[in-house]
Amino acid sequence: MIQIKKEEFKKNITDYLKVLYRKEAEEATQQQLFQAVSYAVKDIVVDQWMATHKEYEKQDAKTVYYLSMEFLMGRALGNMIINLSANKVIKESIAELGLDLNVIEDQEPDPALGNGGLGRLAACFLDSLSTLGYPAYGCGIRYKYGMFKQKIKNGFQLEVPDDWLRDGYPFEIKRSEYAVEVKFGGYVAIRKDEKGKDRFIQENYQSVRAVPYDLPIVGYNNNVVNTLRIWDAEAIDTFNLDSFDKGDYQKAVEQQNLARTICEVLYPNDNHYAGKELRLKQQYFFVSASIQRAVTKYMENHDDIRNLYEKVTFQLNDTHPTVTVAELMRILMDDYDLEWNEAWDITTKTCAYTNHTIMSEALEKWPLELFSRLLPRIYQIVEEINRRFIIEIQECYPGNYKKIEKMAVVYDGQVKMAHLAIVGSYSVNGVARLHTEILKHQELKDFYEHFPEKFNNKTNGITQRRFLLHGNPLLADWVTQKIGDEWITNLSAIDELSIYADDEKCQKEFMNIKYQNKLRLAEFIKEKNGIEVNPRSIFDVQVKRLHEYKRQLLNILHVMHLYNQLKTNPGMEFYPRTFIFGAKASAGYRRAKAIIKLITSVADVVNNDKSIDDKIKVVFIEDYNVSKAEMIFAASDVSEQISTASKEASGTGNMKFMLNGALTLGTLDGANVEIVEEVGEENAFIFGLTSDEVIHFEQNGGYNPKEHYNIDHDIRNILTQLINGYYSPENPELFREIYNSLLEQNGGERADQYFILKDFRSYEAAQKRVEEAYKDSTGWAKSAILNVAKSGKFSSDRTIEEYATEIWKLDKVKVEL
Ligand code: 26Q
Repeated sequence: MIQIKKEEFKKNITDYLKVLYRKEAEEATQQQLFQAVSYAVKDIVVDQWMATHKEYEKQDAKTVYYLSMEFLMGRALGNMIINLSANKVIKESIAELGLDLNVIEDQEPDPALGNGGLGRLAACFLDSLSTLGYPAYGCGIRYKYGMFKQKIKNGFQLEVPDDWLRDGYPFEIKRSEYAVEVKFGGYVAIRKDEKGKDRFIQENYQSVRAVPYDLPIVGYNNNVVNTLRIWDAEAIDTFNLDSFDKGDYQKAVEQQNLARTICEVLYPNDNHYAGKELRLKQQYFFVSASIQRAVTKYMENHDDIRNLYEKVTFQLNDTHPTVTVAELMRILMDDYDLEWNEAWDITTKTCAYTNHTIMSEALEKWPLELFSRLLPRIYQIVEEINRRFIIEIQECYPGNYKKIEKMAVVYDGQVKMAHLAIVGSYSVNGVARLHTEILKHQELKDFYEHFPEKFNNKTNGITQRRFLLHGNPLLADWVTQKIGDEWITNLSAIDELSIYADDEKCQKEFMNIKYQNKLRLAEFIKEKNGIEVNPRSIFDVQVKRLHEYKRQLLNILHVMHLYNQLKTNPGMEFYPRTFIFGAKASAGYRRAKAIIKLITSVADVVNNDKSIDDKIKVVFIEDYNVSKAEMIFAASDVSEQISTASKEASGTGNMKFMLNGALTLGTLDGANVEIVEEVGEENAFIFGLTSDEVIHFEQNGGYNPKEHYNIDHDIRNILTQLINGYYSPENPELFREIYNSLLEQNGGERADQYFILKDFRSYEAAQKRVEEAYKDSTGWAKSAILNVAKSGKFSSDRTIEEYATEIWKLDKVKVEL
């Protein structure tokens, strides 16, 4: 463990204030204080960072490159302080300077270079890789603007740019010495080299300079610091702009524009593919830069490129970085002179692919015209991969052309990125047991039959260091006081809490901590929303991206139903409930935005209706992000995980709630299945169609929601309220589209394609069970404690241990200072 000397640390802070801003602590702004404290912390981190890389070189350790378009890191300062296990010293030093660490932490912009689950998973994985001592790089894009900030105006979502770099980000280091060139467009010519050998040369291209910025990823209390390397694009050749007479003036301007646009903004789509040219440019940009650099680095210490796979592995986070397969082939053949077969052998021993979704609208398919125009050499290679793969399929299934139709990499004028990823990888994994089974037996059935050895499951996980130790200090301290602090690096040890689940004193303590956290959230809600919520009410929470398959609509329709019941029957038994939502909708997703408006409209009516005695409150938390998430999980009683079964590949929010002692109200979807398996069905509330039932309905044309509408008076009632202006008197048509989506088929889309009405009564019954269970506060406390105790499996440390041993074959490295 490192020793931090208070006096030195304090002096560092004041020195940085001087150097950066020529100020004393008393005159500095909070932002300046944040910067100075961050630099002082970075000082400590950098020593470990250098020591780590020395050690990696000395041991010539195999390294995983985790390639991802998204890293949803959340704030770094607080997390670094925790992982340096320097919380106490640093807090005290800062207090001695008359400052408050919490206020300073709050100044950090939340680096949001990701949308949701996939990006946050990448961030948790990096934390675990460092904590376990595995050599790793995260490779991504330094978007100038990350995930937009959400403002709610008149109940509607507005998107505001996230200018996270405005004041400078103190933890990044620009590494210009590792810049590389990335080429787009032009054409491929075959030219003879000096030795008379044919070479494929990309000509008349446009290019940019990819410049890496490194961010430290600090392991917990082990001196290991890995690197998140995010690439920025710079113009290659600016001085050409001065010479008007040169024919390449036009080109120089174009190249400048290209460099300016590539890293401008993160696409805010979650689980939805948009076939935008700029998106493909982003993909190739960061992949080419990352792979070029990885290969160069490897060759600095090795002499035979053919053994690359012994020291390097590329993990593809979904299909977004799949051009890796072709880019590596290009480098091996064009730069290192390998023949196709040799290059292919190395590539397919180096790349591995993780699938995160079975939603068909998320599948990446690039039109050939676009793909070949933008990446002419890569396209040639993809064509050749496809040609050879089709021959292979033909040999396996002679005359079975359906197989080609279903499996080809290039088909129907499109490049199918998932197929390319599977063919080019040695491992294909899903992210929860159920998800992997669906991949093997439904979505990717043909590929599983052809390459059974490639398929495996790696159930997702989350880092307990951010989502318990940092996000819920009261509970973290309580756990440590009961069972010691082993759980921080070995979450399965948290099972030792089980023996306290029946202990009355512990139950009281637990419920009191939950209450304190609910108070903290209630204050936040009061401040931001102006809504008074009862901290003794059940905090029932659904926070995640807004998507129809996640069924926020089911939740709010049920709230409307409860409200109707309370109105008709004011004296009914009802335990006070606070329904909390947080969700961003993709900017172009109309129906998702309408659902946000519905939630905020219901909130306006219900929260202001004196006649229901504050029994229901509905809160929409604006701009849900990682730092808010930490506070929200800590304060939750009920975790809403209600996706249409089979649609949510895993979910990871579900695990964060569980770790914080919330009970799952959910379908048997994604990792919910495994959560219930760990904690026991009696400690969760499960409802709804199973994935088999959903898939069966889907294969038989769906179901008829009108039946429910016709026979079920309550359902008819709430649906009618969508179109009679009950919640939108100013515009009764506002929710017509939602209404139609539930009852009418629309083009290729089935009526109620997410089975909301079908599952409604089952959901209502589960909600009733929640209420009954909560009234028994000992029973609830017991279940909640057991949820914490049984969350051990869902640490990303467990997940990464599985990736490292079963897929990547990495060795752990120890770093001494
Ligand atoms: C694709 C093409 C063009 C533009 C955007 C995209 C795009 C971007 C993000 C497609 C998908 C995503 C994000 C997917 C995602 O977050 N999936 C989630 O991954 C989690 C981690 O494995 C799972 O827990 C969730 O179940 C899954 O929905």
